[in-house]
Amino acid sequence: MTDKAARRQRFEQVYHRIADELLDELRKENIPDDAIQWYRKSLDYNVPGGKLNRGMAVVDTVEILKRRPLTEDEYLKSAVLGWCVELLQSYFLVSDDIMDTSITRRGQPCWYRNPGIGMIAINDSFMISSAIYRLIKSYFKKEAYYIDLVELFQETTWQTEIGQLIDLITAPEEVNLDKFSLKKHSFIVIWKTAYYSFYLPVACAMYMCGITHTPIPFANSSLPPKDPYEIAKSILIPLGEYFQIQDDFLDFAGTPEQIGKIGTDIIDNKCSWCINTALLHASPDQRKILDEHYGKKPSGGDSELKIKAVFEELEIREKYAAYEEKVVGLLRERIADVPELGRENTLRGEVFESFLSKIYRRSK
Ligand code: GPP
Ligand code: MG
Ligand code: MG
Ligand code: MG
Repeated sequence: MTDKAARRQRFEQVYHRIADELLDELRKENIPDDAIQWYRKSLDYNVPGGKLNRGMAVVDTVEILKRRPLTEDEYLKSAVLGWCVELLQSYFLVSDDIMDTSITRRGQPCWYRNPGIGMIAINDSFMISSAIYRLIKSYFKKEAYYIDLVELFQETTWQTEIGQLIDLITAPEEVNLDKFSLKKHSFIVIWKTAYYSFYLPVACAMYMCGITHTPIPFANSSLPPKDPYEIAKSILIPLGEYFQIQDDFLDFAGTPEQIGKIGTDIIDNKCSWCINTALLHASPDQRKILDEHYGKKPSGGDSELKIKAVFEELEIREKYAAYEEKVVGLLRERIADVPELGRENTLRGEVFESFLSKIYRRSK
């Protein structure tokens, strides 16, 4: 087994433990058995089946911050927080699939599409979210950072909901490309993706390592000392934005073999980085094609091919490559400025390098 597969397996074992604990609590309350079985099915179907990058990032970050292998107890706690991040994501995806009337997720039918589930999936998504706070209470109640964790998850949920709202009202049934802009795109992806996918796992790890909000000095610049959580945010939010731009680009340019799904942003009228970049550079004739054919089904149809042809004419691939090199350069500069205090449980640049190296020039 590869090291990566072994790490995943160890992380997955903690899922079984917390799912059992959540169900045991229900049993103690004498909840009817069919409800307990329902919750079990909902958790097993929706929580463990993803790539687990976000959840495992909590464990990786705690290891980097501690600068040594974790004890059994530290591993368990960081993995529980990792699963809380995965639960949050699951809550978002179960409900997002209803809002987006999606068909499949993670290679299987969306939860609400299963026979007998339907709109009960809305309540299931709420119960997945509630599990986060039950777990944080049962594992962290005695810790000084307990309330910080609770507030972090609440704040991140709020941020993601704002992003979801703007995402939804920017892609109405009626196509109107005037509603799009790169600025709006940046706003949507920061709020909808970056906070929960990038800042949340790192902030969880920082709290677990006892890092406080006391300002720390920068490494190479004369800027005044800054709250380490704000330093983390100043790197992880642009990093998350870059990650989503990669996702948008691969939706257009990746092959299904590469990315494991068929891109639908063009036919779904999505406010993606590609269409916004195309709108910036399109001639009046090209703009006419974009207006007429963006957001038109079916997948692989004439309209989609025409949009893709305009993207190629406008050299979206080259523009993406240039964007990638530029943003990675800027991120590296910021990372170089993160102080290295040399003590256990202090922020360090490696936290961010580890994220960046995992996604730089990714093709899936
Ligand atoms: C998925 O985005 C949506 C989210 C991660 C946030 C949902 C937030 C809620 C408050 C429900 P998407 O719909 O663009 O992606 P996908 O194509 O994976 O459905
Ligand atoms: Mg969706
Ligand atoms: Mg959506
Ligand atoms: Mg996408």
